[in-house]
Amino acid sequence: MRILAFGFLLIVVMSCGSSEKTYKQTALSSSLDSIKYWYHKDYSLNKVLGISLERWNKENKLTTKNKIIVAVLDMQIDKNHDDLKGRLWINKKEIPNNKKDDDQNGYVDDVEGWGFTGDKNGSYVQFSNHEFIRVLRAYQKDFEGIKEEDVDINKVQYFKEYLRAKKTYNDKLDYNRNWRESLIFMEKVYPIAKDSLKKYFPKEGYSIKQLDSLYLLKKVNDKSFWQRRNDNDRDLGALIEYMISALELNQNYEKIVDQKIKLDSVIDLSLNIKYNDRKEIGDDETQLEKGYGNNNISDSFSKRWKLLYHNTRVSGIIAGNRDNETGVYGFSDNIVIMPINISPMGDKHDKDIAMAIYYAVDNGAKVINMSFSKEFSLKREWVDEALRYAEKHNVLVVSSAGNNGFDIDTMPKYPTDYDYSLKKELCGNFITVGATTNLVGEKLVPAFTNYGKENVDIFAPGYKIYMANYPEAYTTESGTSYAAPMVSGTAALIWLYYPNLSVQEVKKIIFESGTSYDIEVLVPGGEGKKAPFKDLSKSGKVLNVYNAMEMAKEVSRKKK
Ligand SMILES: [Ca+2]
Ligand SMILES: [Ca+2]
Ligand SMILES: [Ca+2]
Repeated sequence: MRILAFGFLLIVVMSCGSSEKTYKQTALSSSLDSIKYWYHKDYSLNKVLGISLERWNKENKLTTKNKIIVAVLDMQIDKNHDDLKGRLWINKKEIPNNKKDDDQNGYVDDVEGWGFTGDKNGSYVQFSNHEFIRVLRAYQKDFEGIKEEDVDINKVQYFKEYLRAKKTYNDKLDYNRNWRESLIFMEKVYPIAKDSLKKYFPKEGYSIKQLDSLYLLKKVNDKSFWQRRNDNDRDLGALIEYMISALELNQNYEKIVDQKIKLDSVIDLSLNIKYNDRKEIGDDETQLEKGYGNNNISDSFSKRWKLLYHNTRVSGIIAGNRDNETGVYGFSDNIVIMPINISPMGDKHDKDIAMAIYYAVDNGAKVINMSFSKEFSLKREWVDEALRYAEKHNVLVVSSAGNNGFDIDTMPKYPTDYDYSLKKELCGNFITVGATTNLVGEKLVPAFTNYGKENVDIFAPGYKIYMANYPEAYTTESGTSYAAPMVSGTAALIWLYYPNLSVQEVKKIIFESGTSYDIEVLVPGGEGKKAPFKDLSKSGKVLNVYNAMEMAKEVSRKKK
């Protein structure tokens, strides 16, 4: 078997021949796997591991005129997307484009939301530092070249964070430099490989399978991609392998060149300790303040990299137009999205996260979706304070668990409501969501998702999700980013119909109403190790909208 990759780390899941099974494995047909909207289906009705939104909609007889705002803290958004038009928040108290803060909320002309990473030219910052770079910058003058025994006892925890950041920095730099080497190499050899293959496939419409057969005939050795790259091999077998590698990663020449340019910026900017991403914004990084950034939340023209896809995807999952009976279906047509831009390529600033939470709460959001994560947090006290502010105002914050395949009980993930040293939660309005697949059995938890008995609260589908997108209108993608909005949408739906519930009650309902699966699953990053599904999160469950709405009805009725 060839294991190729010139870019990404390919996670190869080895299938071990296990002789015993402690659970019943249901085989799903591949036709079910490919159902576009599998994630909305119901396990008891359809035998598909969805969240049962479709069933709730079919059986629900309630109507409501209520509206609810879900703030999406993310990248820019495609506000003209067919499934989002008319679904986005408008600040009616603000007069547009008069350069005044008419509603005196601290933000000038914030009619459609706010961009905290907006620059002075009305566009947005594209690349920011990784958080470990910020940690290094903050601590290096105190700790560079110092041994642990010489560190002041009160500063040891910062010293350890400094060392962790330094290691992460070195690892990421090595990884990205190696990847860049591969892209530079592929840029050179791709046209040669393409040309050489014309002799065998004049029309060039070859499949991986066809290339595999040709490879077996033409190869002169069994080297890996990396060996061939390092040896600069140009024999026909090598060229065929390069092309197979490109096809497997869905690459072509233009994409390779594009990625190389992007990676140059990652190395020169995001991973550069001397690069200051706040210069374009012009704020004071050392303090919380209102009003910096700009009001442009949907800039599709001024920059090379169009960062509109991620928010469009997330918002579509929550509030995609149901009424137009096409594309994606959100949780309810009564949900309004408040787009808040805080995400460049690189890590978000704790300052922007905190200020975005304040903005969302102060301007009427009930749910805040945060489909992002980072491994370090330099100013977490700012975020903690904002989370407590949200709790005081009965606002739920939903966060994705992250896609590192880590146990986030031991490898920290931020933002979080968890104090890793005190080992307790700091507030009662925060939900962390891991991703599940549509595969019943040991592959229920995909290899990429983070997990954690203390730090992941619940799982929701985040695998092969059909969703709104930019610039292509729709796409199918995987990631915990797409699991979190399923929980945000559910919370919004609960509050639309049962507005008398507190944030702690909504969190508890989502927890307790989930579906349990009494099976063993492959642990992400566990190299074949298995664990009971219930041990990978606090609730041990997968989100279930139908059950949540039933439970919310009961809890709400008892309060009246
Ligand atoms: Ca304003
Ligand atoms: Ca104004
Ligand atoms: Ca739709």
